[in-house]
Amino acid sequence: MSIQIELQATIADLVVKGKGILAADESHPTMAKRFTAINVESTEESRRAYRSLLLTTPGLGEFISGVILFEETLGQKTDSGKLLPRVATDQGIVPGIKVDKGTLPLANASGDLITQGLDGLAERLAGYKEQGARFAKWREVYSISPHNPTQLGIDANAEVLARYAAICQALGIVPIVEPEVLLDGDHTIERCFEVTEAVQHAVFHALHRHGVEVEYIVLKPSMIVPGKAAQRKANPEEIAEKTLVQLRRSVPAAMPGINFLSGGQTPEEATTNLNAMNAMAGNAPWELSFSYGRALQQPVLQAWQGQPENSKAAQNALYKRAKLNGAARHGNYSAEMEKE
Ligand code: 5MM
Repeated sequence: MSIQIELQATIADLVVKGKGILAADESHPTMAKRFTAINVESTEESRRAYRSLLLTTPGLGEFISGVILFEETLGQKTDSGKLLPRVATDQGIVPGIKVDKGTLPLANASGDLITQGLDGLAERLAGYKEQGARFAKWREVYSISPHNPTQLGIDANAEVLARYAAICQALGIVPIVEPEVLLDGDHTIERCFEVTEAVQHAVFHALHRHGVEVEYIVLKPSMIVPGKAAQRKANPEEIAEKTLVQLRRSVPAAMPGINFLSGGQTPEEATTNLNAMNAMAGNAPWELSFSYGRALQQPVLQAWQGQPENSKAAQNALYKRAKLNGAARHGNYSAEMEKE
């Protein structure tokens, strides 16, 4: 199969009406934080049990087209000995892999971060592909302050994202490009708009410079929202309207799909905002979908509590959130559906 046909096939399997992506790629420190909140110790075995529960959820493939896994999960198995990437594939869910190695402060750009992991990336990707991964994910993180992100931070992060994406495509792996503008702070929604627009312009310029074909990437952006501690809150219509204006200004029409991150929004907020966007999108050139981590998993963790006897309830919680976000993909979600 030629590389281009391979990339096209993965895009066709990932960008599907009514479906989105489950982000289950928490690094060890993040997983430890999630488990501590429910008094579960994060060990290789507890992470295996939990992620096995997620992937074996009956019917998950009705609303989930892809799952982002952490390296460790690629080699883990269910209780009955089935490899977890295989469990995903059998549900009609494309397995993907987080390949970045976290962030460090960016020198000479006080307050900005830069993501690590480009060294040896091609070799790692080749191995992940053998283990079943067909797409990858890399996240750059931008904090908002009166001075951040700096222009240096915006340019350096864009360059790294583009280099990652080019390496992925050369190996027939679809890159998810995730420039996450953080929700922390008391900034206004207008400031979030301004920063996100600058960030995405730099990202798409860098992708072009590095010869990345935008037909074969998926963008995973944050929505345009006020900071968590902002005085003025925004309703879903305003969030949807501003996010769509910003995306239309920054994202080429050739790109197939935009899968938002939830970034600390509650599960209900993330679903409501996605729904408002799809209800308002009109003839937008891209599919507007989700690639949520916390907004899909929070209720699952709450229901599970690390107890095997809660597995069914936890799977029901995941199925419900996936289904509601599936409805939001069509602009058909309503708060009433939360009670069903
Ligand atoms: C699931 O969390 C992912 C990994 O995070 P760490 O590297 O910090 O452990 C994260 O990249 C996630 O995919 C995105 O932030 C989207 O998740 P949310 O929870 O924001 O929807």
